[in-house]
Amino acid sequence: AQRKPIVAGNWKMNGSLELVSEICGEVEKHNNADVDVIIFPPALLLKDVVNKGVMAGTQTISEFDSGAYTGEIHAKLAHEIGAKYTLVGHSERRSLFSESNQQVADKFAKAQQFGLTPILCVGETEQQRDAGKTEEVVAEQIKAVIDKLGVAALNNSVIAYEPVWAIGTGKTATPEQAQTVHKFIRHMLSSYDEQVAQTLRILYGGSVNEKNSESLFAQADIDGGLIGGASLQKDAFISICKSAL
Ligand code: G2H
Repeated sequence: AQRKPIVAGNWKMNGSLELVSEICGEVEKHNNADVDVIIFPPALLLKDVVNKGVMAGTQTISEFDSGAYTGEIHAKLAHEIGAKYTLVGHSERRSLFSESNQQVADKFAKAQQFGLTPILCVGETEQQRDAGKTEEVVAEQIKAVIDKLGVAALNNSVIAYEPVWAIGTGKTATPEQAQTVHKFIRHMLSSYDEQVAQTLRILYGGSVNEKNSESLFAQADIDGGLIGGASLQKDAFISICKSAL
């Protein structure tokens, strides 16, 4: 397709200076202009990843401007030290840190304001899927951003569909299950703006590994992946990157 694939490694609160050296060296070696490889290390390792010449981002970002917000990550500073992207609304942020759709939309806006490309994470829980609410939940998560900023804001962003029941559980969505939701997202966006719907990159996330990545990435509306556990293993991650070509 005309959309350039992305393979994003979300290290979550894992990794070390040693892992930065190990993985970034390898990513650099296999650097290929036809896929964007982005690493989301813990914020304390961001600069180290940037210094290795690998594209990097933060795992979350504050929705506020600088001020009295102890412990928060400022989008402006992240951009200044070399981050290009940030995740917003990862399901762990939504569930463990109670981030609402509104708050996630605020973070999306703040990221763009300071030059970071947001990767908006969306996805339903197992309970929501069983209740037949997958499309409704995902649509609401995306609409919160469109309502705040307008559909054009999505031009400079990425969406990651991560069904919560597939995250870190080893239960990957089947390529067909994932494709169905990706296609729905594109269809929903086309009701706002056809060009956005066709050009926006939509990643799949949730227990992606070197064995299932190829069949997931082969789906028409899947433009790469957001990889958690497998992004901490050098060989697995490199092989996932190659499967996106
Ligand atoms: C989903 C994913 C990366 P994992 O959270 O964001 O993690 O691949 O470990 O399910």
